[in-house]
Amino acid sequence: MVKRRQGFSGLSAFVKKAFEQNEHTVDTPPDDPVSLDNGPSTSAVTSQADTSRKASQLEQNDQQTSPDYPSKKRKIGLLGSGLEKYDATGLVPFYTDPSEVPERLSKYFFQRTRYFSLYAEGCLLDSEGWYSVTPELIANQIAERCRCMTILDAFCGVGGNAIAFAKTCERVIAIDTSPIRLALARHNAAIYGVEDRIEFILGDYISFARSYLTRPSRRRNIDVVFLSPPWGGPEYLTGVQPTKPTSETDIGLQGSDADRVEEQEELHPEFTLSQIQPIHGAELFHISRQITKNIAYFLPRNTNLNEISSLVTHAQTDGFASGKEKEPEVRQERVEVEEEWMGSKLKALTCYFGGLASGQEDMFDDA
Ligand code: MGP
Ligand code: SAH
Repeated sequence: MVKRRQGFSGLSAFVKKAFEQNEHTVDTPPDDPVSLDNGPSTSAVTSQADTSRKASQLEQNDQQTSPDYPSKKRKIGLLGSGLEKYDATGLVPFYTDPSEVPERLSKYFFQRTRYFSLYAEGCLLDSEGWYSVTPELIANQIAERCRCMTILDAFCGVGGNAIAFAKTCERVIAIDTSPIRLALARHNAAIYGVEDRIEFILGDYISFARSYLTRPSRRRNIDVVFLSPPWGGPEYLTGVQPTKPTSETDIGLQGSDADRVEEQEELHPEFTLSQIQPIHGAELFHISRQITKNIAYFLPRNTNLNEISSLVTHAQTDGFASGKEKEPEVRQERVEVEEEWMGSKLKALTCYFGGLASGQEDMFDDA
């Protein structure tokens, strides 16, 4: 199977133009109420307002006390010198101690090194990032399965998957509607040294897909689309707010072995694709299938499997079911559902379509 393809000229131009009007690639800090100025390096929880104030006080003191001396080089952001352009320090708090963490986020904080093994280097997450980031080992596993030339991460979040894709794909296009999360993703990517391998685009994936599909040249440029959309918040399983463990021990995360989360598995109502945001999950799939049939879809562990399989039962409507042969064989496409376990806990499902599914590799390069 040859998954690596050369020659994606034309896509770059499209990506640049795609959001010319209202949206943009994040080369500069987003124009947001929260400033992206680097605050002082801090391990404490500091509100943005406090951080900015302290930073400006420091600058004033420097000017008043040592006007004749060259200013000392000091590390002002979590990323350090040379990476200031990507540094999102101060945009959200960098938590290092459980006492700093709001109650609703503490169960996620205890799993921080699962999300980013380099968390201690300064990885940053906002609330939605904390509860939706893909744990690194799972992201790496998915990225290995999606190895290709160009991948589109349609819902980038704080970069859990995009960073992993940057290690296995030549090119990563990462989209998100949140300027904050996109800036955090780029910051986190810089910690992993892969920021230059990812093209961050601030915008709505649905609009992107629709413009991509109407561009004059329909040459295939995107090999794989990865979908990890919002599932409707952390209540997707039970409809209630997550509860707080009282200590790291409660969820079995003592020491370096973070794989021993023991918890009573409850019976959860089934998750249906209609709960996916920003549009029905089936519609999201079918739009994406017009870009490429190689889709990896990251879904809740309680998703209705019949709904997943019915996505390909109606494959005719995607335009990929009929072959190029004179007498096309009727071939039922299959979907491969991979359970993502961490220790004894099932975290999520990744559904592989088209040439990403085992046994269907020959479909990978079909137009
Ligand atoms: P979880 O079940 O909410 O977390 O999500 P956890 O820590 O297993 O909680 P517990 O109470 O079940 O122990 C499991 C995984 O699903 C998370 O680590 C995320 O990777 C992913 N995830 C969760 N949410 C709410 C979303 C979401 O809205 N979108 C996406 N793409 N992924 C999510
Ligand atoms: N895989 C990511 C988490 C994705 S969470 C990670 O590992 O970090 C889902 C993300 O989808 C959120 O960051 C949210 O801002 C984004 N999102 C919501 N609607 C969107 C849209 N229409 N287009 C692109 N991104 C969107």
